[in-house]
Amino acid sequence: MRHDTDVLLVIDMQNDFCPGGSLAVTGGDEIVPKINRLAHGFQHVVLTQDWHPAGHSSFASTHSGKQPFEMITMPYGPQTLWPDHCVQGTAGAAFHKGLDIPHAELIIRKGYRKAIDSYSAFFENDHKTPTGLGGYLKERGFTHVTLVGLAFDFCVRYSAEDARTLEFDTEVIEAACRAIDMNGSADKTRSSFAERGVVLA
Ligand code: VGL
Ligand code: ZN
Repeated sequence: MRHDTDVLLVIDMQNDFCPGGSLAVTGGDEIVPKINRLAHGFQHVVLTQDWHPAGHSSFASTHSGKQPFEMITMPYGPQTLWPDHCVQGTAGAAFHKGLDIPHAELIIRKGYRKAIDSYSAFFENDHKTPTGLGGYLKERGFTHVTLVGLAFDFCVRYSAEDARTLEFDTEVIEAACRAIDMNGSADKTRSSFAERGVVLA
């Protein structure tokens, strides 16, 4: 059993990121049993849920003439456009049915503001607007954050980097993640972790 000051953060284990979903990550469903097993070793677990309103600004379908995986410039910087995914209340936004972590203490939703995307569980894509998770974890006295889930090179990456910025000891278990891997994004994630002191287990 991990210490009382350790928390497992399970990122976006939702149907739309698993095979059959609208933004399927290859092998996304394979890590479900692994995550369930890992979670049994933690007293404290937090889940995140990507949770967009219909017509979200990160959806290619919201921008005429744009295709999924193209980039646009938003007021807060560059933004990848995605297929519609994880729309609030839809089956695609629900957790994978095999996810079995009844002792999870908090579900934090993100990406619910129409005009801004949120990869990180801590800050939206302007890197300024907090979700409240940092304050929650600090108030609970956690010092060590372990991350698993989807996608390794987007929401896991930016959540882990922000955890580190907020001075948590931060560890990512890559075997319990899967990557989208566009334009070398998985390799970039590994080197960025090394630079920032995110431990890759
Ligand atoms: C994610 C792209 C868009 C993720 C969420 O969970 O990694 N990626 N929304
Ligand atoms: Zn999203």
